[in-house]
Amino acid sequence: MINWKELLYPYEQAVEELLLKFRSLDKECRQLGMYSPIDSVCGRLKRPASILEKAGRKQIPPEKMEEEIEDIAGIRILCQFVEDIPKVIDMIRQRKDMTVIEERDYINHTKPSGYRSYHMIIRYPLQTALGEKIIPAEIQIRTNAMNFWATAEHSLRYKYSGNIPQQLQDRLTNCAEAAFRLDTEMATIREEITNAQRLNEIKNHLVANILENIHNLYFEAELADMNEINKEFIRVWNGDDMDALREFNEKLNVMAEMYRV
Ligand code: 0O2
Repeated sequence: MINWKELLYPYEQAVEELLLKFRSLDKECRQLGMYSPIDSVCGRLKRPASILEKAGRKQIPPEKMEEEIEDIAGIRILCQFVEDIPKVIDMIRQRKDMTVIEERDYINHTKPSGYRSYHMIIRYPLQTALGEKIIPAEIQIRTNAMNFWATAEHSLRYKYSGNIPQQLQDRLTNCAEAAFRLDTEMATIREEITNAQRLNEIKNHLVANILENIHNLYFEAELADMNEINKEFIRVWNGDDMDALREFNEKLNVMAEMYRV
C-alpha cells in the first residue's frame, strides 16, 4: 500500500520552493527596472491516479516510480511572448541550485495534438529533515496563448479519456492554429506593448514614492502647505505627464530633506 502523503511530501516542498524562487526572480527583475520574461508562475503535484496511470502505461514498478516519473513535481512558467521563452530557458540553464538533465522542445516540434510548450526536466536538491533528497521536477515554459489552448485540450482529453471525438479534435486543431497566429501577431507589436508596460511600471513606482513622501510630510509640514501639496498632486496626476510627476516627486524629496534638517 503506497503512503501517498509521505511519498508526495518532498515533492510538495520542492514545488513550493521552486514557485518561490521563480516568482522572486520575476519580482527582482521588475524592481531593478529590468525586463522580466516571466509573466506568471504556477505549480502542481501530479495526482496519485495520474501517477499510477503513467506508471502502468510505462511499465514502471512502484519502487521505481519516484525515480522514473519525472513530473510528480511540476511548475509552469508563462510568458507573454514566444521571444521570452529562450530567455527563461537560459535563466534556468544558468542556475546553480538545480541541474537540467533533459529538454523537450514541443514549440519547434509541435505534438500531433497541436500541443506547444518547452519542457525542462531538472534535478532539484531539497534539504529535508533527513538530509538532502534529489527531487526530479518538470518545468513547462509556454506563452499565455499556448497555455490557453493546452488547458482547454487537457480538460477535454480528461473528459473523453483520451478519445476526443474527431469533430471536436478538428476544432481543437483550428484553435491551436489560432493560438499560434495570436503569438505570431503579438510578436509584431511586442516592443510597443513592453514599452507601454514599462512606462506604467515607472509611473506606478513614481506615484508610490510621491504618496509616501506626502504621507511623511503630514507629520512635519504646516496644514496650509499640505493642502497646496495635495492640490498640486491632483493637478499633476490628472495631467498624466511623466515629466511633471518626476518634477513634483523631486520637489517633495527636497521638501522632505529640508524638514529633516
Ligand atoms: P498531469 O499530471 O495531468 O499534468 P506522457 O507519456 O506524455 O504522459 P512524458 O513522457 O513525461 O509523459 O511526456 P511529455 O509529453 O513531455 O509531458 C507530459 C506533460 O506535458 C503532460 O502531463 C501535460 O501536462 C503536457 N502535455 C504533453 N502533451 C500534451 C498534449 O497533447 N496536450 C496537453 N494539453 N498537454 C500535453 P500529463 O501527463 O497530462 O499530466
